[in-house]
Formats: sequence, C-alpha cells, structure tokens
Amino acid sequence: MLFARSAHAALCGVLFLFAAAVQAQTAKLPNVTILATGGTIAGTGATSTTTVGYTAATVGVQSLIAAVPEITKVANVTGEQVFQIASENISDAQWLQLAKRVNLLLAQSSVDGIVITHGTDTLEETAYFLNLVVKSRKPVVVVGSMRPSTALSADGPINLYNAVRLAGTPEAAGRGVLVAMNDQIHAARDVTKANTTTADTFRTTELGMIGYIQGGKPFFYRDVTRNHTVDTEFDLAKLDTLPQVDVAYAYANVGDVAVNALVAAGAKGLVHAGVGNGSLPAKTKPALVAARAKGVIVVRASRVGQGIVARNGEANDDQLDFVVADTLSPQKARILLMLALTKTTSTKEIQRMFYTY
Ligand code: DAS
Repeated sequence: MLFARSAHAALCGVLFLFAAAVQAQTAKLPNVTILATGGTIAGTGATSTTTVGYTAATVGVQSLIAAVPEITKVANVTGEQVFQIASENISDAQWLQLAKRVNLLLAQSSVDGIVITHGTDTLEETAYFLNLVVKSRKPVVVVGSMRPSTALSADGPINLYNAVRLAGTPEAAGRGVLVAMNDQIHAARDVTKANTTTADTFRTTELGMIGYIQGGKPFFYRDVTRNHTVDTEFDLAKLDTLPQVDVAYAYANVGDVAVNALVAAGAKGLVHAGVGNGSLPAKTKPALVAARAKGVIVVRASRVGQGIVARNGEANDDQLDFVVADTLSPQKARILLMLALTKTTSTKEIQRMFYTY
C-alpha cells in the first residue's frame, strides 16, 4: 500500500514538473493570431500538378494551421476566418472589417503579432491600406502563396511558417506592415506583384526588399523611411465607408471616355496612370481639368512601375491644381487618396501626404 502511494506521488510529481515545463515553454513563445481571408494559399486544385485553373479560397484557417504543425513549436497560434474570398473581389467594407479587427486584437497585451493570409492579386493593396491605418507598432505580416495547397511544392505552408516566425519576432516591430513571401521580407509601401504565376512574384524592384527569412529566422538589412501605422493621421474608428476613387489608364491614342465615365459615376478622386513620367495625353487632359473644376481631386501617377512622378514635370500641377503620386503605383496612390479624402480636400495637404506616406 505504501509503495502504491509513493509511486502515485512520484507520478504526480513527474506530471506536475512536465506540465510546468510545458507551461514555461509556452509562456516563452509569442502569441500570434492568424487572420484568414482566402486566396490561393487557401486554394485547392483537381490534381497535384494543377498550378493554374484551381479554386482559391476553399480551405479554412484551422486546416491551414493544421497543415503546418511546426507552427505550434514557434508560436502560440490562434486562427480566425475573417472572410473567405479570392482577393480580386475584396471590397472597401472588407478592408474596414479586417483593419478594425487587426486594431482590436493588437490593442490586447496578449497578442504579440498578426499574420494575415490573403490572395496575392490585391495583397499589395491590402498591405498598404493596413500600413496607413493600423495603430500599433506590433508586427503585422501579410502572406499568400502562388500555388494552391494541393500542388506539388505548394509554397503556402513554408510561407505561412515564415510569416508566423516573422510576426513573432520583436525585431519586426515598428517597420510598418510587412509582406513575407518566397523567403523575402518586403515593406508594404513599395512591394508589388510582378509576375502572373511564379513563386517569386512579389518584388520591390528598385527600392529593395528589407530582409530575408532564412531557416525560419528573419534578417533585416534596411528600414522604411515613410510614415506608417502609429505615425499616420488616418483613423478608421469613425469610418464605415471609404470615398470613391478610381484609376484611369493611359496608352497610345487614349481619349477621355474613361475619365468622363468615372467622374459621372461619382468618383471623388481620380488617379491618372499616365505614360512615362505621368504624362497627360492631349485628348485626356481637358477631361481631367473639367474633373478638377467639379471638385474631383486629380493625382498624376505613372503606369511605368518605378521612379518619381515629378511635380510640375510633364504638366503644370501648380496651375492645374493637381497632385503627383511620388513613387506610388496607381493602385497604391488610389488607396492613399481614398484615406486623404477622409481628412481633407486641400490639394496642398494631400500633396504633403503623398510626400509623407
Ligand atoms: N485569385 C487570386 C487571389 O485570390 C489567387 C491568389 O493568387 O491568391 O488573389
């Protein structure tokens, strides 16, 4: 009887020590929340060689996490399915929903970082939107994949593992929203999807990515210079909708149909994706001048992809009362203009914002 009691006591002691060790180990791990929104990373194809023609946004967040058990060794992970879409369909309402959820979670001391799984088509846009409205210095990492979860060498699992490692790394804090794909770390402002289907599609061509993830460990080599997250003037708290801002694309022999149609449809801001250094074709310019006269804010951007659109370069912006997009792509200039219009319609103030964010 005595032996049985002492064996039981010893077993209880071992179990207690084991539980304490597990608790200590868990306590050391960062708490990372994964917010799932859909995309190829949650996609499935008919066969293991289906890398195009698959269905995006079919796998739920718990399955994504279960498919990468290694994640639980490097972070205390919780998952939320915010919505389940192919990202070409993302809406302003879903941007606001996602951003407000991010801010609510990051305000909790129990959350150390957030990973957002997202379709790659508009990933750069969601990342830049969040870069301007998240009100925390904690890491927010947006991740996707170029091959569906069912494909040979699917890139989703390793991308998700790397993203969780990055979101749990204190050194990732204070750098704005990050995009982690293909072992690379990019800043939200300057990264773009540069290839329709390859795994290395996310690139920051001239301004450069900010680091690598090697062996699951993040390494940083540069930082961002423009304001972001806690250092922006944009506040979503009182916002339920975003102003309508559209993009008109320039090309050889373009006219004014698109500009006029977008203004007639109620655009409050218009981004002109000009040729070259933001050049205004003669047949388009009168429509933009008329739009400005109606109170529409006009931003001159470039379809080129790299470089600064010079103020008063290809057009007299001072005289036309236009704004220039600096180095922002047309799709990102649209996002900044949307948020700018929640604060002001002063072109002087909006131009300041384009040189600040
Ligand atoms: N349709 C694409 C999207 O959801 C799939 C992807 O690349 O994630 O963005």
